[in-house]
Amino acid sequence: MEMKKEGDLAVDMPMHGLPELFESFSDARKQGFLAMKSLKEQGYGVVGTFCSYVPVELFLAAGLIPVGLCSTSEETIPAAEKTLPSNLCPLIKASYGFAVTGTCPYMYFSDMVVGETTCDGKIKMYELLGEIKDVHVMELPRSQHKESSMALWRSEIQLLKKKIEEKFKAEITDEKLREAIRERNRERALLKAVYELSALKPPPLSGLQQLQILYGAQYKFNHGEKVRELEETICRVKEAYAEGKRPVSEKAKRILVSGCPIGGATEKVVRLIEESGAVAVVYENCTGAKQYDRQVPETGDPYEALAGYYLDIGCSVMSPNPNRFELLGRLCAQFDVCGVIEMLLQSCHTYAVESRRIWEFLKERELPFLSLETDYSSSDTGQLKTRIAAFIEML
Ligand code: BJ8
Repeated sequence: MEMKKEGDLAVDMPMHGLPELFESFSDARKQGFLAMKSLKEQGYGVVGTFCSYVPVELFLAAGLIPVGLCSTSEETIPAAEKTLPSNLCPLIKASYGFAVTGTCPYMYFSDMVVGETTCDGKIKMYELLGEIKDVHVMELPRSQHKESSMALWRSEIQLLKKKIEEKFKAEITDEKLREAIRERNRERALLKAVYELSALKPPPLSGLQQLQILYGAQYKFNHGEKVRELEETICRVKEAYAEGKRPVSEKAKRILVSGCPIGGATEKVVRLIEESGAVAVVYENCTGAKQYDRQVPETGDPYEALAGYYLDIGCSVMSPNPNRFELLGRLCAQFDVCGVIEMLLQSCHTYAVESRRIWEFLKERELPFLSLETDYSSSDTGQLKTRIAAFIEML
C-alpha cells in the first residue's frame, strides 16, 4: 500500500467551496495577525523580511517563523516622511512608516529583521530601522556571474546562520536545513502550479484571484495546512473548469505583469487591467514567478545550493540582469500573452532604468509593452485607467 506523505492530497479532507478558498487567501494577511500572536505566545521566534533574496530556509531550519513585513499601503507614509525624503520609493517609506508607528503587527512580533543590500534607499533605511529593531543586513553582491559574488553570498548566508544560532540559541544542522529546503520547495512548486493554471485558455482564475492566492499564501504559517489548502484550491479550480465554468471571457487579452512587487495598494493596477476587459495571466515579478519558478537543489552542500539559488534571482538590482529576461521570454511564450504591463514604483531607479532594455527585448518579439509608474495613493487612478484602457484597446 502506498504511504501518504505530508502534503499529499488527503482523500478524507473536507472540501470547501472555491469562494471560501479564495477568501481564505485574500483574508490571510489579516487573519495571520492572530495566528502570529498565538505562535508568539507558544514561544516561537519570529524573523521579519522585506525581500526575496533572504534565504528563509535558515529560519525554518532553526524552528523560527519567517514573515514578510508590511510595506504595501500608504497609511504610514506621512509618518515616514517626517524622517525620510518624500521622493523615495513608497515601499521603503511604507516599510519604515509601519515600524516607527508600531502599526504592523508582524514588525511588532519580529524578534529580528533581516535586510539586504539590494537598492540604495533600502540600505540606508535599514540603518534607521536598526534604531527600533534588531536588524541584520546581508551584503548582496550586484553581479551574479563572478566567482567572488558566489563566495561572498555563501559567506553571508553562513554569517546569518551564526547570527540566528547565537540570538535564538538554536542549532542549524545540515539535516534540518535540507528538510527546510524540501519544505520550501514543496510550497514553491504548489504556488507555481497555482499560477500555471492560467496558461489555460481562457484562464480558470482572474488575475486578481491569482494574485490574492500568491500574496496571501505568505501569511499562512502552518506548512502542512498551507500545502493542503493550496492543493485543495488547485484541485477545485481544475474541477470547476472541467465542469465548464469559465470565470474569464475567452476574448480577454492575456497580459503579463512585470516590474516591482505588486500587492496591497498596487492591486489597483491589476483591477484596472481587468476592468478594461483584459486578464493578468502571469506575474513575472517578486509576487509571482520570480520567487516560485525555480527550486533549490535538494542534494549536495545546502549552503552552496541556497547561495546559488538566491543569487540567481533576476531582480533589477543585479547588473547585468540576464535572468529577468530569460524568465520573461519563457513566461511570455508559455502563457501566450498579447502584451506586457510593467509596474514601476515611483523612484525605483533600477527597474526604471532597466525598462528600456525590457522594451527592446519585447519589441524584438513583437510584444506590445506599457510601462507605468505609480505609488501607493489612489490619486493617479484616473490617469492609469486611461493609459491601461488605451493599451488594451490597441492589442
Ligand atoms: S528581489 S524586486 S523584493 S529588491 S525597494 S528595488 S521597488 S526602489 S522591492 Fe524587491 Fe528584493 Fe528585488 Fe524582489 Fe525598487 Fe523600491 Fe528598492 Fe524595491
